[in-house]
Amino acid sequence: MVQLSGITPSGHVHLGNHLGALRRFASDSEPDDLFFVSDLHAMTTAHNPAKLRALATEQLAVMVATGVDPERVFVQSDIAKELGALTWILECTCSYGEAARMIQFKEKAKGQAGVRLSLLTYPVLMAADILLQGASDVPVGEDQSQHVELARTLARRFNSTYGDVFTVPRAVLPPTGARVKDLAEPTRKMSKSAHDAAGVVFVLDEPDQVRRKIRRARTDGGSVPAYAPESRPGISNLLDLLAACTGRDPNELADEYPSYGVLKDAVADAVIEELRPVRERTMALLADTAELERVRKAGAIRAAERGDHRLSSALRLIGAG
Ligand code: AQP
Repeated sequence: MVQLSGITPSGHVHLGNHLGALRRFASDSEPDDLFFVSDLHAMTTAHNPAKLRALATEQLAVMVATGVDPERVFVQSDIAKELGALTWILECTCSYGEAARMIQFKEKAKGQAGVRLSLLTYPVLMAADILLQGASDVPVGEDQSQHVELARTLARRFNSTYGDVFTVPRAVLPPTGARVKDLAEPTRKMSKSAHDAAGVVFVLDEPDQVRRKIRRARTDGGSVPAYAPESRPGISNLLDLLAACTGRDPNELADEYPSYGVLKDAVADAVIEELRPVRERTMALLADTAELERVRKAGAIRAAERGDHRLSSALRLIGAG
């Protein structure tokens, strides 16, 4: 089994990415699992090239700093040639109707002027990400499962039309982990592209900033903490955060804190301590560009080599070269 997971540098890495994904990648993964920074996927809507490059570097550093095995990480654009070639092959295996049916495309294109063609075709690039590496399992949320289904269809179609090259992948549900909510708008998930950073704790925020954001977190009516995610999302989100950082049960924690103020201080302390080592190691890695560059180059070589035989076979079988 090979699991493949990606993180898109559409903004700075936040506490939700850390608790919901990166921390788990670092502790619970299998030896063949792969993790990548999907920077090409961040180009499907208007983007700033210099900012994207810096964010991709930051995400690679955060991944490694969190403890994800540096032998198993890579940056997507470092194998752009291989992925570009495979995307073309898969586009020649995919119908226009199949791509246009993607719900994410319809939702993201709605009301947008000058929609990029890549917004339509990025699920095919995602299929190339998966099929090039021979991934069998792709942990995705509900919103991306249709894309993994497309990758599955394309792998099967290529294999039966031209010859058996690709592992047929499947979407797997990520282990239920903390779904961190925005501190200012606790009915929404914490997100890189949130309009207001006040509700988003970034992994690289200074401890003072983290404390300020948590102190200002929106709480619901009432003054005594209680765990009730539906009716009291704000305070429940804070209890979830404390639970995720301490390994405790949020219901039990609710009984231990007499007031919102005391709870917020405890959450701030726990989050600051949770992020401290990641932040420190990330800063050290970003300062030591030689080490990060070495990890990045080695990752790119491994990722390209791992997919080389599949790409060559696919090109030959489809009639190229
Ligand atoms: N709030 C969250 N709580 C728990 N897990 C989260 N993840 C994202 N937000 C939360 C997990 O982080 C991984 C990488 O996310 P992604 O880059 O694939 O994109 P996303 O899920 O769309 O994350 P964002 O931060 O919300 O980005 P934008 O704003 O660009 O859409 C995934 O495993 C995801 O589940």
